[in-house]
Amino acid sequence: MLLRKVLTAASCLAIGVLSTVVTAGPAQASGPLQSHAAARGKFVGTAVDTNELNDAPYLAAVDSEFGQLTPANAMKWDAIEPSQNSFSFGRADQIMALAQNNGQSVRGHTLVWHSQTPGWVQNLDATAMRAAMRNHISTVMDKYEGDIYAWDVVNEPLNEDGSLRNSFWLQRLGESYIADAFRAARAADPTAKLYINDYNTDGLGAKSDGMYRLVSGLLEDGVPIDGVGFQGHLAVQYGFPNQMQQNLQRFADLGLDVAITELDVRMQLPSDSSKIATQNTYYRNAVNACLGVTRCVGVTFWGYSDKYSWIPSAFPGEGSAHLADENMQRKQAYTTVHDTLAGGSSGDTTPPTAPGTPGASGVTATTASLTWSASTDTGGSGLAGYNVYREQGTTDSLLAQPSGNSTTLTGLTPGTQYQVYVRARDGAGNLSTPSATATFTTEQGSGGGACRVAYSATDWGGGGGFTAGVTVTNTGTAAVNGWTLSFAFTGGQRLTPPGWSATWSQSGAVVTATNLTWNASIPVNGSVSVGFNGTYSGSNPAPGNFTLNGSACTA
Ligand code: 9MR
Repeated sequence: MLLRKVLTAASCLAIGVLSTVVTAGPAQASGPLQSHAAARGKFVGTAVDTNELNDAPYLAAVDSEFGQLTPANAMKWDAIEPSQNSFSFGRADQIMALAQNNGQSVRGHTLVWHSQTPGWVQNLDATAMRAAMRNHISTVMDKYEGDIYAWDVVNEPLNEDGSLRNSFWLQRLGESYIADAFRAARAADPTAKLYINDYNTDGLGAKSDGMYRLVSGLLEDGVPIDGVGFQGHLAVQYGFPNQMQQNLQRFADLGLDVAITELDVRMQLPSDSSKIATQNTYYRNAVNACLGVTRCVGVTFWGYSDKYSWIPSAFPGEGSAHLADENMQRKQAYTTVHDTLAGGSSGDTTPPTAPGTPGASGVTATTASLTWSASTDTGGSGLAGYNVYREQGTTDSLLAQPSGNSTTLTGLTPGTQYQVYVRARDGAGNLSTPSATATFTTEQGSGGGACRVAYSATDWGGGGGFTAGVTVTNTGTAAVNGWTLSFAFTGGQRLTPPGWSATWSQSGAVVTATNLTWNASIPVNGSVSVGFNGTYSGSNPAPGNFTLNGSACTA
């Protein structure tokens, strides 16, 4: 039960340097897929649809094997807003209830797509269509705010040659529909991870190059995007995608999460042992591609069994694409995925010895080197590497997965105390007990030397409550990457958590706000705006001593 809870929506939102939250103990070799995935710092999920909800054996397997669900159809536009401004959340709510019962996180699928979108949307003129898109995004995301870990905001925007798909969205609104959708999504639910998602982008090639150009451009324009989804609809007869791990890695290197969002491997029927062997290889390679990329947060299968497969109607004559057969019996594909997640062996249940306490050196504003004495493994599968975690109470975050007994952490937040520990991992996915914890504090950030703040507060009248906003402008000569804003109340005011657009806390009179992922960088002359509610008694004077990354700001 514990393992199944590790990737609930709430814990996914407690984001460290990477966005994966792991509190798993050693995975039993025979354990379900999700326990092995969690031991590797990933989630594993499946698509589900409302027509499956009366099938108790199916639901039992979905519950035990997977820590994450994606509604296959229930959150698409035609299901949720079949006519303008008339929203019906019934089917979506059924999937949400299932996930909540099972302690599973949910990927929302999907907000802006050319398919399964009603005619009334497609017939609108440009102004009305843009307004309808924003209204749909904000209504749906508001409804599930806090319960949905990530959204596929824009789905399948590309042609096979990597150019933008000539959908009604593009025709009517131009390519700005994509940036617009992401901005509306961030405004609607600032805590959800925002993804762009497509198929045939799994390997290096023209279409994934197009995705890379598109996403890079969005990031350059400051568009709030957190992740790229690779659907992974593979077929035995078409070959395995070209260098899938390298492809995922290049998107991760842009600072984004990546995920395999809709994995299945179909074949032309009837199946035979050769096709099954190829299918096993593709499943193993795809799962390994995600395991090999630290920023790959998880793998979602597009359905668990052939019983409810979307393949036979979409590709007549093809099928047998999933992990279990039509009678819900596990196929070789299941064992392949299981053993790949477990590290290739099922016989070893002995974890490695605990690593030594990590020592930190070379600590800068955003990086730190850690070294520890190595573990040994006697269970047979051999030492596979180490998981380095940040201690954060019940939702520790995975910072790195080096294969040897040292690593350099990057992307740390300036001026921040880190408590870190290490667990060793063997080839079967067994995790050692944790090392002792080491503590270090990153340097104050550079580029925070010159800043200007504008503070404004509105008293509510009567009850001693107020709402305050702070806009911080980078007046220096270098971009700020990762920031901590600090100031001191001068009239005994108290912050009322949680505040917005930053992580807020108060100690004595001093208030600190640290960036969220989406507003970590402040370009030269750029600004970020954050805010909070608070309480006061008597008067409510403006605070003082504003600093950004430890350097004083003009107010
Ligand atoms: O699994 C979905 C199937 O039930 C629907 O009939 C189909 C209609 O478009 O959509 C399927 O899901 C698709 C997903 O939303 C986007 N990527 C491709 C999936 C398979 O077609």
